[in-house]
Amino acid sequence: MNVNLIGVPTNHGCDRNGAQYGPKKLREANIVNIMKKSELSIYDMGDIYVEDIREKDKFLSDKNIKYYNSIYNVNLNLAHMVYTSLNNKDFPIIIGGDHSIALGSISGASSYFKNLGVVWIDAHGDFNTEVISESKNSHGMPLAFLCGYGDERLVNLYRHKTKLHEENVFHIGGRDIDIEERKLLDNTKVSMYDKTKINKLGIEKIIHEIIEKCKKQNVDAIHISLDIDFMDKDIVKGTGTRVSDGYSIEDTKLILKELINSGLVKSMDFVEFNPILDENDETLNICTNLLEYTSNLIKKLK
Ligand code: DIR
Ligand code: MN
Ligand code: MN
Ligand code: MN
Repeated sequence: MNVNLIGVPTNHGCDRNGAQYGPKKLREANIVNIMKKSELSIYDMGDIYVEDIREKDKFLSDKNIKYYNSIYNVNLNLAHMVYTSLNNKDFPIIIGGDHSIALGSISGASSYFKNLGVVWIDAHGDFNTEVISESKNSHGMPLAFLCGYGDERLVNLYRHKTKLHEENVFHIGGRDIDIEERKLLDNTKVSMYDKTKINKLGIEKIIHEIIEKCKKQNVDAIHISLDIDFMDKDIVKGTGTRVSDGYSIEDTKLILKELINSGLVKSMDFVEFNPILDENDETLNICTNLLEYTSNLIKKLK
């Protein structure tokens, strides 16, 4: 199995300086060689091109989304990159950048597979549309676009029929969801595994349940979208929107292990690392550790 690392150095979805340096910082920390220790073949495919846009131009388009044109272009190119990688039977790992890039990666994956499942691991819902969003930051919107809500050009970003089936979407760790976003989510078939459910069932049971449902619903591949703010605000300092009452590194590893060992996971995002906000490389080290752990899990598959 070949892993394709794809960097997406953007902060246009979070409108906060630093997230665009995630891929560069991880490469400088030798992420490719660290992942190669697993004896997987890792190919660094480089970065998706992100335009340099001045902050004063962020609302230049007539859309209610900051940096709209950049968000559109970056995601479209990323979708094609991910599609190409999957078409080559490789495993794409997409390194952010903020979470807006999941629109592109998942559009690519859902275009390649017939019936994609998505596991979204995040303190936030990422289910705002440009109409209900308070921040107008698109990193709070990608999952809504992917399910067919919001801006038409983003909903129909790549090829056709990339829209996810809501019953194949599983959200884990949500604890900071906006009021209108909550109302929208409540009217969908997206499965929400929040604190109450996690405390009641435990992570392992939840993942087994997700995998069972995916099998029953004839899901042919799962994409993991991991926003590192799933972890507690005291654990990950190097991320833009930290939320308390979060989860541990071990919790995150358990999710990755149970999901990847199912053999269904075929692609993954790793997003929202912000090196500028990091302290003493603590979050950097968590990121390299989680990516190394992921490589070892993928390696064991074959
Ligand atoms: C908030 C924050 N719900 C927004 N979203 C974040 O701006 O829409 N997503 N941080 O990861
Ligand atoms: Mn997110
Ligand atoms: Mn489909
Ligand atoms: Mn988040």
